[in-house]
Amino acid sequence: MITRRTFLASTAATTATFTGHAFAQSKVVWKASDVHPLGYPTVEAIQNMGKKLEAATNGRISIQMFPSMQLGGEKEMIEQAQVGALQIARISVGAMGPVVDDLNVFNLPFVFRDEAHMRKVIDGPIGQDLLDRVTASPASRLVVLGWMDAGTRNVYANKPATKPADLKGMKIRMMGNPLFVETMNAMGGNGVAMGFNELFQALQTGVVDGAENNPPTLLAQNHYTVSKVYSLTGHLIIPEIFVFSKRTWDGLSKEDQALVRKLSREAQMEQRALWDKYSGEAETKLKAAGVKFVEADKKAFYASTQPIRDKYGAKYAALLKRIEETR
Ligand code: GTR
Repeated sequence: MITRRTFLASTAATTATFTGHAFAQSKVVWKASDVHPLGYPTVEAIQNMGKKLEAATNGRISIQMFPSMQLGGEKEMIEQAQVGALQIARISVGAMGPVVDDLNVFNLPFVFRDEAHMRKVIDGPIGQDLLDRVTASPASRLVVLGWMDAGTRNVYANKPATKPADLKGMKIRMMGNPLFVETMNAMGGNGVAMGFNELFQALQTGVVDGAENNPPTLLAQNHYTVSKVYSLTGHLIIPEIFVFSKRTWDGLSKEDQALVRKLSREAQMEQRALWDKYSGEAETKLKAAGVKFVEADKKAFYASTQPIRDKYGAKYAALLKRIEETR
């Protein structure tokens, strides 16, 4: 039975847990969340970060991972991290664009030449500057810990989408950001904004005809069991970020903050290695499961999305030039 006393005691324990240094000896368990399942590169990198954190603090701080959308979709994860109900969230820059507009520069179609170009940009001054802006933005209420890789997004459905005309009349799920809906419309389809947590069912029941994502997601979320044709449109290369609740962060000691920063850097590098391995395996597994990979006319999709870069890219003109010049 929960008496008033035990209720108060457990509330106090939670407070001690999340304010950190005020109760130096109490054990702290930080909640981390990801939409992907155990074994996915982003999930594994954060779990390994948790193990190192536990070792470095002699068990004082650990991380409990809530994978597979247990805490909701990315919009919900962002909100929970903002209020301190969750400490670490790994989210796509796609989902963060509506929170911090600066990030939308990476959400433009074909903004990067390829994944190597994207890595060069996030590893350099542009990447660091954007992370700093998100942390500094009063709207974010998040401290960004680092970048993660998410490959290239391509369209999947039950028929090929090799050129804009193929997408005519097709409802394609996009992440919840007007920029993406308009991008899909410019690509020839009908973009439908929808939370990631609703997508599998929507594909299965035909509420949408298809979606777009990287091969690891197509595999890990089982979307390949209902969408069998993967057209290599390559329209978006969107990195991801992992963030820490500013509310919790502000209560940490300087030493703990420095430790988290150091381990985050390691997690970022580890995720990249895990990503490369997992992506290769995902392609092999998808093909073995009967998914057809088809080449698409990227030049035609590039041309059809020019109005999106013109409309949304104008305010980032100087930055876009620097991105383009990054070699
Ligand atoms: C994945 C990404 C997720 C989520 C998802 C989506 O590639 O890893 O964080 O953003 O795409 O399409 O919603």
